Amino acid sequence: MNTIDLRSDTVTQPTPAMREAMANAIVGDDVYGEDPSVNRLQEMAASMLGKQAGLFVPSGTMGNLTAILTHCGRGDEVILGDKAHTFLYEAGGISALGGIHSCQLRNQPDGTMLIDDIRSAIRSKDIHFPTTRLICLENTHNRCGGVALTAEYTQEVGKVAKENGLGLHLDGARIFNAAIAQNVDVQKLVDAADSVTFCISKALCAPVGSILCGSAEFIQRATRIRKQLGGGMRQAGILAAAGIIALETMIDRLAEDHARAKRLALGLAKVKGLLLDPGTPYTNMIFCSLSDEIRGDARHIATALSKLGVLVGVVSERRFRIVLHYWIDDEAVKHTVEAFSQVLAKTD
Ligand code: TLP
Repeated sequence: MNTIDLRSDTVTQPTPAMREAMANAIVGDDVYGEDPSVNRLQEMAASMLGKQAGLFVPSGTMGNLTAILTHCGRGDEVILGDKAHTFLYEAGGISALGGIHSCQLRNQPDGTMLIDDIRSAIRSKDIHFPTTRLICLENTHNRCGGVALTAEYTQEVGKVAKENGLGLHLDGARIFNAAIAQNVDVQKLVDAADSVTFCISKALCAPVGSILCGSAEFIQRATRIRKQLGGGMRQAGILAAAGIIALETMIDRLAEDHARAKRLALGLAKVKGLLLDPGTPYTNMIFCSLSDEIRGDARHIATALSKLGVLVGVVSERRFRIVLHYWIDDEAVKHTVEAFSQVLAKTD
């Protein structure tokens, strides 16, 4: 039995075309700037996002960290959501490694922070205060259900940032999911941001890496920070070659994951004992919880599902995250609904 791994889109394996491109990649020393495959990936990424330059980094976490360290110095403050990946899941890197203070504003269910909250959080020039330097947004927003921020909202935040002399960084780990789901040009989703990180190693299926994009001057400074963090890689073209295939062939098909997520959600909605979050799924993630009649917690249910070959994410005591991606087909969707029905029928 093949395991149906719905824990995340980070679990995706490279496609056969990627493996072939990796085997044949022309490589060089990227710390010297001499890896043609890395250079090509960076140029492609920047041009797709409408930015001047790109920087290949080993992970989304390092992309966000590099960006924030490039924008901010010690004692500076970044405004970000209380459900932001950078706040919750990046091991406190910005404060541990950069001495950067964070101001967390409440994330609304749609992944936004209220514009009024952002304005009020910007510090006045008083020696008692940290210096507000940066605003961070996340699109799609992972902990807000994979919801996509609109271009209009992002531009509005960009306006607030500009008026106050602040930078705007976008954690666009899944920015192409956001673009496809809204049928909007990805450049519109990122034009207000001074820097954007997006991941090739999630639903786009490349094995490793993210690209940080911004102005040529910003990326030049970010390259030094990446080096300080130990992220200067050598023959990284082996990895970049897969990323090029990802950008060339894996973006438009994200619509299939979104459609399958909807079909799976329809199936799960009929399973007794499961309550789907309102609105879910927005993109490739389904969030759902156990209803009161179910005994046992999500971890027990997940263990029982794993025995039927289905892996799901457990995000809290009674809550799951289920993520669709390239390696999940219609058969897997069907089997997942059956597995949930079988397991939950035994626990009510
Ligand atoms: N998210 C992972 C886990 O860390 C939770 C996942 O399974 O979804 N930004 C966003 C919005 C992300 O969702 C992630 C990964 C990252 C950044 C970090 O990327 P990596 O894992 O490449 O460091």
